[in-house]
Amino acid sequence: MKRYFAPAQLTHAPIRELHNGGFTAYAEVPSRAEAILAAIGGAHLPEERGEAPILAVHDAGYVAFLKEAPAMWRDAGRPGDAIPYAFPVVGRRPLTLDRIDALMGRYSFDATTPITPDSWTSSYWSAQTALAATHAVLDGERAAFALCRPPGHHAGADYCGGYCHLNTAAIAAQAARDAGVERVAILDIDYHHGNGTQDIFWTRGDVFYASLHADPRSDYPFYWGHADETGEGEGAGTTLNLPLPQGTDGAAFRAAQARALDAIAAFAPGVLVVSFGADTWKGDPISRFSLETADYRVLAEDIAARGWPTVIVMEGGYAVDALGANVASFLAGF
Ligand code: OKP
Ligand code: ZN
Repeated sequence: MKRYFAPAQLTHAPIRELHNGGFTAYAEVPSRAEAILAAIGGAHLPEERGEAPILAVHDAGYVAFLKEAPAMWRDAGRPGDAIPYAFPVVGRRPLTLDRIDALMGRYSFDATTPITPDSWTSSYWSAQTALAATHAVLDGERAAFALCRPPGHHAGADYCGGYCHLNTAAIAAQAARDAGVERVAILDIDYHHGNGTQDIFWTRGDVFYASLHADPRSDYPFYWGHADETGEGEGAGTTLNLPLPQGTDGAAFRAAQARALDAIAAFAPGVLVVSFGADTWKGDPISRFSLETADYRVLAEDIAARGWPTVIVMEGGYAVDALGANVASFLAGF
């Protein structure tokens, strides 16, 4: 299987994140990508396709903000990483403010996603990596793997959060649409709900979003991913959320994935994008499912058996010592 990764994706390295009422070491570390690379035997450099496919998904003001925020933060005299702390709560009137603090809250939905001087470059190359895998599949590869890092599925059209700045799965899906694929499906099997992906395609009838995730009544991101969220307008019925309880094991996860695959089959996509997170693994430090390394191969075999040209984009997985084996197991299933 073709695999893609760009070394510039390693440069984004926030120091700390807000966690349990204090600051802890940032969990989404560059060594995650290095561990995966070592386990899968390297990857190709992506070709550079520029900003147009990013702007096909993301708001131009948001993209400009990602580039400018670190310098604005520094110019305001702040020594640490740029972290938002004040948010326009739901229902506040829209205001056009230029204070960096106001912009941070405007363009973020949580306080766990610092924006460093390297965030834009890393995220830009993470997106190029997703686009390279997408074009490999459009050019006839059965499946391709994008070693995206930072991850993407929590990022919306105009907001960051959950360690994500650019939504790589959405950028891949939109690129497939723009290349002429009429219907694209996204299967999100990260532990967390992909709220950004859901928001981006919420009113779209041409992109189906199905997610298996920890029940948002107990788990981040809380405000999205409930079973009654199914899309609106043209997108009514093209969002499927399957929340699962903490403790879910490989067998229960596989059964839920089969439900999602059946729904995707009814949609008859020309391309499938898989948002793959290995944070469903039993030893993940921030998650509470109990999948085993061998389960990933079975899940991938079930996906591959459906026959759709498949782009796999990397999302979460924070047990760095086990991450390489878990990703390799998943890719072996293809
Ligand atoms: C990103 B991905 C803070 C808990 C929230 C954010 C989790 C982001 C997961 N104490 N941390 O979906 O793997
Ligand atoms: Zn996750």
